[in-house]
Amino acid sequence: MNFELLTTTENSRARAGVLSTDHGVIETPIFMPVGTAGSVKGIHTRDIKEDIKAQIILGNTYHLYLRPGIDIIEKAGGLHKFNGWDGPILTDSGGFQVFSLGDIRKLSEEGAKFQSHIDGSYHMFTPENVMDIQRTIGADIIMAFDECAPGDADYTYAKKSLELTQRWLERCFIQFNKTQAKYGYEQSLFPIVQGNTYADLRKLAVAHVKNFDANGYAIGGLSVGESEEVMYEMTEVATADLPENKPRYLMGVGTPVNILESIDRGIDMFDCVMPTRNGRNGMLFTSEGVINIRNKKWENDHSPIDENGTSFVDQYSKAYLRHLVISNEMLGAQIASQHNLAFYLWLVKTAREKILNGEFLGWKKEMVVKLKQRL
Ligand code: PRF
Repeated sequence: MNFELLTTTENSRARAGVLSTDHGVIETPIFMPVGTAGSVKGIHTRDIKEDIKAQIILGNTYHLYLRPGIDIIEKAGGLHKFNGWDGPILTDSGGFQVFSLGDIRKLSEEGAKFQSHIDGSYHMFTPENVMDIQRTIGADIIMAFDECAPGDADYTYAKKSLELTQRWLERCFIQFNKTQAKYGYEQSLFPIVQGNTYADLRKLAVAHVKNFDANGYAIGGLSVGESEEVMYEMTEVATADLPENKPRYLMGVGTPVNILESIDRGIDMFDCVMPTRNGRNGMLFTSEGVINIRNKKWENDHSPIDENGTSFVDQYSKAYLRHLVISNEMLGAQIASQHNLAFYLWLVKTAREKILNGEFLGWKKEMVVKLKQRL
């Protein structure tokens, strides 16, 4: 894997780059649609590629391990073969889902013992087996096993949690270096910077992850209940010290405004369930602001969902989409998700163009005002 930094920005940390993987090239800044259980909910891979124009998608170790199970993915020849997406894939380690979905039974030095949210069965994740599982799933980018402490954790807890994440990271790299990719293409392990809302812990976390010669670095433990101001401040603390020549991934963030503000602060990669999850509930993101398609005001509005939208679904009318969503028709959730993902990909692509031609800051300022509007 190789990252080429193309441009940096005056009076901003915004950057444009190219991340090359064995499954293709990723132009940064980039948004990565979330395919938790191996599918981006409701969207065919053909549309993810050709209509939404995604360049990399996510999968989750936690979900795929519990169902269908790693043996089945291995039999398929890895996740790319299993789900038919031949572009780059990143898997999260389970070090977040286990804390948010699973019923944690015991958190110890060894790892996390948890109960499945599906059938209540008992499992244990350790840095070692999470590396092995991600080797078998076969994503191009795999994540370290971390503890994502709650947003309101006190300093003592946050410090202890960070130190555990650091010891786990060392074990992750030992196991990762001991094992090999299974399917003939390269895998890269990204460490995760934790440290909650404490700037000094974040600085220590960055110094620690820099000991490992990784192909990229992630920032975790944000967007977990802290204010946006604090999230931006912690992002800035981290990007100030992370290596310039490696991509930075802000995990699980966020709204379109969060994404532009974080690009401004030096982030290159994003993922979030918001475009799909909120889409399923009838919330549409557009370049002119947010639409709640369930609102009665759209009942008889036969104009396109988004005049400026890049997806073919944007030509459906607001009245039709409202009808589908209100009636709980599957197609409503699909159209809304596809529109939102296409919008997120348009947003980061345009941000990249503006970075490359030196207009990012002015454009961002105007966009942030529009994106906050309710239509
Ligand atoms: N750790 C991991 N995955 C994550 C997070 C984290 O802290 C977050 C926090 N926003 C989202 N996804 N492993």
